[in-house]
Amino acid sequence: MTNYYQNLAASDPEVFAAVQNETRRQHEGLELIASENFTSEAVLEAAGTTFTNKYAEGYPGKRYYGGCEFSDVVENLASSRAKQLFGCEHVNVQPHSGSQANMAVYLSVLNYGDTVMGFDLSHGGHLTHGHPLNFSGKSYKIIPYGVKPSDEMIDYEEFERLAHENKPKLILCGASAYSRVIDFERIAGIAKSVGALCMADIAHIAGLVATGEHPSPFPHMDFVTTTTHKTLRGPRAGIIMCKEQFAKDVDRALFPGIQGGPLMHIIAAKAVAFKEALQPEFKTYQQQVKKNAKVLAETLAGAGFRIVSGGTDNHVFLLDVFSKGLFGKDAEKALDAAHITVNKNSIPFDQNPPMKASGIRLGSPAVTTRGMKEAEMKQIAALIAEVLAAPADETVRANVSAKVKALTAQFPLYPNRQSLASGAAGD
Ligand code: DSN
Repeated sequence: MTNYYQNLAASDPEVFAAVQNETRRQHEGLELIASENFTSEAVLEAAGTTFTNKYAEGYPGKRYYGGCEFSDVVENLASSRAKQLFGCEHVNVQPHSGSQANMAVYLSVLNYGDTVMGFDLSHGGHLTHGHPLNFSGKSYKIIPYGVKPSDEMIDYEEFERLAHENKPKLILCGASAYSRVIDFERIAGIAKSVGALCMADIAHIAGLVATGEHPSPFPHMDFVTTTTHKTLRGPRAGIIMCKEQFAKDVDRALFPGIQGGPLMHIIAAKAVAFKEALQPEFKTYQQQVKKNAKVLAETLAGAGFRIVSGGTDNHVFLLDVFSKGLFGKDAEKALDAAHITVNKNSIPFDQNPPMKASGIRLGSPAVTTRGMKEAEMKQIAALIAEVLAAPADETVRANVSAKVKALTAQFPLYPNRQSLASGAAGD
């Protein structure tokens, strides 16, 4: 067995213990947070390399520091693989996160106070798409759009009306909790008709897009941002893609506009993840992600739960637990106690505040990475239903927790790291 962490264990037992506990938690629990996933060992190894020591401000061939020749190698690999994966004209692989990727696009084309249309967070959007407490909502005049009350799907007619009425400079699309296909072509057409630029934040669905399992935002969108750690299954970070005409401004907005030195170890890990995403197995994985989400949603619907919008076309869906008399907050807590990890989530037109919320959000990417398929999704749905039928019952939680442990034991995660976490010594 690889002797992971021997130096960490010797020099810092407290941090080592937290790492062991986290590894065990990931192995023994059912991870259903839609924005989380498990990277490959190769991605983890790349993220833990000596590149963490390197300053490489600037871009390949034009750095502000000496000794960047190998940084250029990994950044060029990450960029060329991302271009191949998504079919984009230009990519910047330096954003530390999705928020910084989004901020860089805004800074490259907007002035403070400009009008921007964004998908309402309470209908499934993202903080950085104009929430009043976020820099985006504070810096720009935000016109939120949302879903229809009738079917909880994006209201494209109202979207079009709002675009004509407000003449935004930029139209944003993309979501954190929306289970339906986003019509990028239609949105880009509306943007064009009002003279707006358009941007898609595909953070959640990037893996599906990369493999043709969700329609691509290219060539319709002017800018496309994504995180790299959700369905895309890379390290925790972001990238920006755009049409060539915006490349210089975007690059300048990110560095020196927002960031200093890029995280070269994470860029190396992005390169590794993009290579993995170009393999045929990655498409099979994304297809299974969709199948698993569908079966999980259908089985929960069969157990009497309301699924927001009635189903899912991608990796995620919202379960309306308030329709069963539960707050999302309490459902999250009860499931957590049974080692099933989800997050409370507002549902469209929610009558409860976000910290209580009427829903929970469920996603299939992480359990699919472990190799679980439709049969396991049915078991998981039954376990969720069992806990939510008696959320305060300690015996139910303990029983379900034991079943979760037995199920996850059949799908090892990071076997070498996990046996370390179980107490086995490294050799
Ligand atoms: N926080 C992420 C999510 O959970 O969807 C979005 O950035």
